[in-house]
Amino acid sequence: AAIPEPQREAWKKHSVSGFSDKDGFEKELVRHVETTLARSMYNCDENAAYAASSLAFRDRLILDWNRTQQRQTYRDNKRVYYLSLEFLMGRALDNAMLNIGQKDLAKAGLSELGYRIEDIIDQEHDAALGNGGLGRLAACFLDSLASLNYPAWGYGLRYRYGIFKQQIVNGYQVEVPDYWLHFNPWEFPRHDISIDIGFHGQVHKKTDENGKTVTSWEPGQMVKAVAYDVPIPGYDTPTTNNLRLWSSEAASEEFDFQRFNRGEYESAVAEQQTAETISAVLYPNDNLDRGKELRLKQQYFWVAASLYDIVRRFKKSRRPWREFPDQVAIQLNDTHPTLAVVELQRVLIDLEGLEWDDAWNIVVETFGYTNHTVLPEALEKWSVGLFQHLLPRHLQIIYDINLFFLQKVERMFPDDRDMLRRISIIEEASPKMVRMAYLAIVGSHKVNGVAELHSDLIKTTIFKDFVAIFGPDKFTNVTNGITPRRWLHQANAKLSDLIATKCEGNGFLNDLTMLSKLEKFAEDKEFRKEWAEIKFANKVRLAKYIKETMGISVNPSALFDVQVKRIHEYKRQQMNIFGVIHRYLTLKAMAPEKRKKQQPRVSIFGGKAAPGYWMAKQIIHLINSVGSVVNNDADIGDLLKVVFIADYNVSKAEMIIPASDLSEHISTAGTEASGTSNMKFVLNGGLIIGTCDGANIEITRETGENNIFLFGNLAEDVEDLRHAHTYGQHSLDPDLVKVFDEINKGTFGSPEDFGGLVASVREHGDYYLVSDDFHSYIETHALVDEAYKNQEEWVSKCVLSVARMGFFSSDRCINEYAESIWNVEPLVVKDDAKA
Ligand code: T68
Repeated sequence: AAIPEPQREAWKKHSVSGFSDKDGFEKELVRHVETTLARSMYNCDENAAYAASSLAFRDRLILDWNRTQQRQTYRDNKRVYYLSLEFLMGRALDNAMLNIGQKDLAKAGLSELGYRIEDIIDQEHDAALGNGGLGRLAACFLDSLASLNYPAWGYGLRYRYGIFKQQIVNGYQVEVPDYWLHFNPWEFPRHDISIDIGFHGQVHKKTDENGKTVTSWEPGQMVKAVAYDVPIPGYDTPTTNNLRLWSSEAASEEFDFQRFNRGEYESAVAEQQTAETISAVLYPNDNLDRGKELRLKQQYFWVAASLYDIVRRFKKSRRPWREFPDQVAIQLNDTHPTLAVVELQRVLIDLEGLEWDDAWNIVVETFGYTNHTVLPEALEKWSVGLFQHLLPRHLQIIYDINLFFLQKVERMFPDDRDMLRRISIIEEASPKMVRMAYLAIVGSHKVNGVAELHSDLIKTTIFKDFVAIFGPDKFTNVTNGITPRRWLHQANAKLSDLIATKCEGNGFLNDLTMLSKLEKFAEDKEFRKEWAEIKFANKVRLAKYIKETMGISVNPSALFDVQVKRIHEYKRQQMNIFGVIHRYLTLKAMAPEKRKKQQPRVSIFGGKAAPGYWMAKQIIHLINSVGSVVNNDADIGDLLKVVFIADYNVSKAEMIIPASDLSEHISTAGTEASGTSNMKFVLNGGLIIGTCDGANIEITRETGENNIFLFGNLAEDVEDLRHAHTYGQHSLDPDLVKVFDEINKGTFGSPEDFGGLVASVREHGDYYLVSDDFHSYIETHALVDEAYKNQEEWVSKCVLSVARMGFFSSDRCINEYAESIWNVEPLVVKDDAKA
């Protein structure tokens, strides 16, 4: 309800304007300590100072946030809705200070009050509502959408527990719950925005007065979705977008009252208690579909609440339904939100009374679908039985969507029965399954992969038939990107500042292609020296962390070789650690004189294994076991150290990535859709050792073949190689055999502990081609050692690479989505919201 005109003057007089200088910030900080937190200067620890700083900045953000929302509502342009089950946001305070442009002021203010800003930033608990690349991509996209002034909302789930915290106990991963909501100043509960979401129940068909069949769904269970809003500040712009996360609660009293009246008291109470479990926990599997009922419940709960919200917003404008796709673009981040396609169709035909075809055209025009994987075990399928039980009306609609689709395909390919079987949304297996990727393709106007090779692969393999049906234009590529604000400016402030001195200031943070101005300094001795000093300082910082948390001393002058990402067989951390063992054996076998001349290395690993992924856990155990042998071998000393950094997450990444000389992106060719940390490492002045996979290929094209260490078989050869293994033509690489022999001798502990890893290569067909690529991998590492000796040239390669990374900004990526998929335009927020 708006305040009447005559009273507005009084409001305006008292309207909050936020702080704009150091004193203003200090005043707000102290006010929050003394009032909001009820503390004083006698008991304000770093945690309280963090809390007060965040509240001060939060107050400041709300002003721009309200103005942005008012202006977007007033102008009523087309908006983008990014539906993602994961948003891996990391910390918010540092990001907010930098994006608003007030970090220096906060630093000075905190210092005057007796705190170091780094320590305050360090108090924040990561918002870890994601598994890995897919969730972090969503977070980078939100940053770019706001920074580019797109009217955009993210929609997700407010998990009470994010991705588990990883502890390493005796070399094994132990999972600990991540309860992160003790204190979260970055979210605003909107108890007034809540929606009852139905599950189970019955479907009724009636004939109305015009003879038309009307279908209605009477759910048997209701769960309340409550909105929690998180402001997303753009960089160097007042635009502050909204991330809306839904939390589940017991449904509204009226509903329960009805149930109680029907005599279902006990079951109603039990269901109330389970309502909260829907948004309780993030599923910790990446690139794996486990088909759990609660996961499907999460998906529908989130999708239905989000669509209700989007439709309600659209209806306020009183436009005709056919204009829905002119006002709304919805992007499906993987197949997890695919039920949105079905839900919108249901809303339009069952609740709004549209004809099927009119509704379906609106649906298809509205949605776009991004695929993030070709791995078969990751493609989502839900059993028809589960659907029938949980969402009976949606299952009917899926059958109808499928029927009309099959009829269309039959007309196009009249005699091809096998085609119908292959492309059917319902897989005719036992049990019957709903193939969510197929549903997403049929329900969207564009389908994109996330790097060139990946987008080509989906067109020629898993979605080949769909290209024949819909034509090639429906399928496109949008190569992933990363936000340079967090991944350069925030994570590596010193490098960012040095770059600014050569690129006419900070402009590259808004237009990353401006980095090209660095090219001409690649041979500048003085510049290279400053560059190398920053890398060294970053390595010292990481070495200090390793010493303090693990007690392992690493020499910052050694080559830091880093592989940090989810642990997965396809990403081949096992090949890396086998390579480390090979290096260890080679060093051991050398005469001491020769040994002393070798390039010292620190092999750094980090990453979580899904709790049920036995093989991935064996990899972690092997890395730690090799570490405890190698790190304590007096013959080896600083020549080789092996470190597993526990609990890899976004804020650790911000420390680790700037400290790397070399990073490993070594997936079996054709398996890593894109990878995004590869981009982060290069942008921070590190080089890559990698396979011709995902975005490595485009990074090579941009930065030049001389600036990357590529090795291994190509994607086009993988199938034949696997085939050969199956037919017994698999002779193991002799160096790898030596590594296995050493493991089996018990050098790294009980060989049985690593039996699965060895057998997967030796006996079970080596599906990920570890042996096929091993020789090339080892040889390429030797080339790295050689190249690293010439530090001048090495630094030149790094500078050149950074200069050529402009393409990999998520700003470029978001502009491509906006133009080729969403058809939306930026809306700049002026100081006067209605100007
Ligand atoms: C990643 N996917 C891709 N999935 O593996 C990576 N999966 O190549 C790509 O760069 C990135 O997406 C962004 O496009 C994932 O991270 C998951 O985490 C995931 C989570 C749940 C279910 C399936």
